[in-house]
Amino acid sequence: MNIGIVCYPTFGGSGVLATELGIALSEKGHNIHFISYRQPVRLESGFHPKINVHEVRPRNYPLFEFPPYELTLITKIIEVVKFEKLDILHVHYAIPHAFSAYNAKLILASEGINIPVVTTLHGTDVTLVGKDASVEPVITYAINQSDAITAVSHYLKEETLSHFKVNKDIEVIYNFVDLKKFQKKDFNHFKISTAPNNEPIITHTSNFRKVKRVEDAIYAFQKIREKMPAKLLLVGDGPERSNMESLCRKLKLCDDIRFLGKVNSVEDVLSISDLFLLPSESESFGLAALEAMACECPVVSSNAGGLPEVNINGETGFLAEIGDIEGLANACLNILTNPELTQQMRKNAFERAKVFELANIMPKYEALYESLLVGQD
Ligand code: GMT
Repeated sequence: MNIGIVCYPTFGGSGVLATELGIALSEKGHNIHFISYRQPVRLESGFHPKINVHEVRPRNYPLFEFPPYELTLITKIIEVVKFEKLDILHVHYAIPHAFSAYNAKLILASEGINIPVVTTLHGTDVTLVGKDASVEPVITYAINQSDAITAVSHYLKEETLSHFKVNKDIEVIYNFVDLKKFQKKDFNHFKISTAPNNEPIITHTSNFRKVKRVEDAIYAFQKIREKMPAKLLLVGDGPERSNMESLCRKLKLCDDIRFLGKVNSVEDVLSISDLFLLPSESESFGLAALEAMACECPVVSSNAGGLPEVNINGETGFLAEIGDIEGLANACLNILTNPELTQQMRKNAFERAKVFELANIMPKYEALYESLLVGQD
């Protein structure tokens, strides 16, 4: 199949998932055409013979205060569908991708070209941004016009149904992880340099948006440090980063907390981690937690959104209520001070990650594409 994938190119979960899906589909022989405003970050590490990237570059003009991104995206989609002879268009994140895809579809239909559109809802497009009254009618319309809709968890499906008047079925297709890439590797040199006295390493990765509640991870770490030596690695970057750096200075924790910034091979960091901490306010699935579990890291997370569908309380880690810093710290201490529990949870986390293995999930997308192509020439 010739598959177009419209996504954000950044470290955000929707872009990461879309890119990993494109890579996996290309390795199965499909031709993939990414349409995005930049090369997706997870593509940066190599050359993929069956992958093409089409950049969306809005033109500026003195009249425009804001260059018209959607218009350029629609134009780019039309061009790629026509000239690369796409069979299917898969858009990730409703805003503005689903809306732009539908407009492109209408224009193409006027030229006799039919392009089925799959929209995958990822999270904040529904739980935060999409609920904004000013965009809600557009989102509802765009979702309903998609030929197929998927959501990355049952939680997100239910949220979508309760906040938008959706008149179509939503298929739940969970996030996935490539276990060939995400596996615990021996990075002892990195471990020794990070924790020279063999302190346990706790890791958090995110895009440092408010919704991630990174400050809860830091406050919970402060409580852990009152009880035992430990190190905290914070991976990623975003709007809250400098506030978090100030907080670490204020709490005098700079010697034990490292900000690593954006890391392309996050699996290297997860490989030396003893625990993964994700205190999000909202999380439709929690791909970052799944990637940690694949690297045999127990997860202590908030009981938010779809996280309980991934992180099983008492088995693969623990869940604490949103904002319950004491609960997060106690859950971490429970694991870190109990080597048998750590070992068991490491195993359980890995076994749970296998449920979401790429090979189990990707065929669901392929089957969906095929179902939309039935009866087409
Ligand atoms: O994690 C983020 O904030 C990025 C965000 C996005 O929309 O790009 O990720 C969302 O999609 C991921 C992939 O489906 C999910 O695993 C994340 O849980 C979800 N994030 C939120 O719901 C906050």
